[in-house]
Amino acid sequence: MARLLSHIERGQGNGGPIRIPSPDAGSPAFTIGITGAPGAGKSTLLGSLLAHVAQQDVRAAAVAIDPSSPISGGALLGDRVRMQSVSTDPRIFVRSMASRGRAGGVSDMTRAAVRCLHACGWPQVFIETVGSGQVDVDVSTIADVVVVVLNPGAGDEVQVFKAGLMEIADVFVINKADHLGAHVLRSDLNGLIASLPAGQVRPDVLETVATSGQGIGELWESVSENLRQAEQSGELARRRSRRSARELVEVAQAMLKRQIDAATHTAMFADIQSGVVSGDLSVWEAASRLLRAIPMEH
Ligand SMILES: Nc1nc2c(ncn2[C@@H]2O[C@H](COP(=O)(O)OP(=O)(O)OP(=O)(O)O)[C@@H](O)[C@H]2O)c(=O)[nH]1
Ligand SMILES: [Mg+2]
Repeated sequence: MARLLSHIERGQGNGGPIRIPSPDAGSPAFTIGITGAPGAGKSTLLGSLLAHVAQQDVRAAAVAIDPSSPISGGALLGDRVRMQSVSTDPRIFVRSMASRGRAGGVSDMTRAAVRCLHACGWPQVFIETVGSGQVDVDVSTIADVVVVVLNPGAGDEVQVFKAGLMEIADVFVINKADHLGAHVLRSDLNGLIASLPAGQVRPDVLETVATSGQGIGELWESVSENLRQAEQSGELARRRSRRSARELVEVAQAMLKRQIDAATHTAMFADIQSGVVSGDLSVWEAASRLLRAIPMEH
């Protein structure tokens, strides 16, 4: 699995196509996004969650995108000891990947990695993402359910609206609930949630202490319930369809950009450009001529 993912990392880096089999339509596979500010406790939370699901005999994988934790060398969690105990479990697979393509975000490579894990028998794939300084909304372009991790006393409630988190969060986790101010953050969040327009699904608000495992069972319940409901209501299928349309557009845009960049070194480009310089062509006419002249990748 690790070698396959390294292959994906290298292959995608070169822009090469990789064909990944779709998982059986009959075997459900889910992607759970965990996002939050740096140091919010995402990795520790993920470690506790992995241990929890492994106990229930569920195979689960975690991919951390560009983890900024001081831990290096591919270890994922804030708590090395906890991690080691989880990582020796054959039902658990943990991997960190550098984000490429988009700063701090979810890249095509991550999508490929998730597909690969699903296809290879890890039905539950967790993705940890962190924005630079702010929380990351990118994870919603890959996850079936999004968990947003906040901390008491960090001023996070302001970011919730500013960073567009209210739109993407299915579950809010107040982690480090052992710190002062958890109840203040909870009532602020409840206030924000109460002001959501009627008809919009209300995200759950839960408290956890990731370091002790407190609240982890409830978190997994909430995630599972969100997935169950989204599946039953058809929302999951709609989300996945929207995501795949968006992915297709993004990949096509990236391909087109590469072809335009490559064309700038050709005689054809110089020819069209000279038309602009001489005033025979407007830049718009020239650009559309350029697009028509670019050989399409198939
Ligand atoms: N007191 C307390 N500390 C916690 C809790 N959860 C995590 N921590 C600590 O917070 C620090 C950061 O935890 P991480 O799990 O590395 O946080 P992260 O969000 O993954 O960090 P980045 O990946 O760097 O963004 C570590 O020292 C953890 O031990 C908690 O519930 N309570
Ligand atoms: Mg982390």
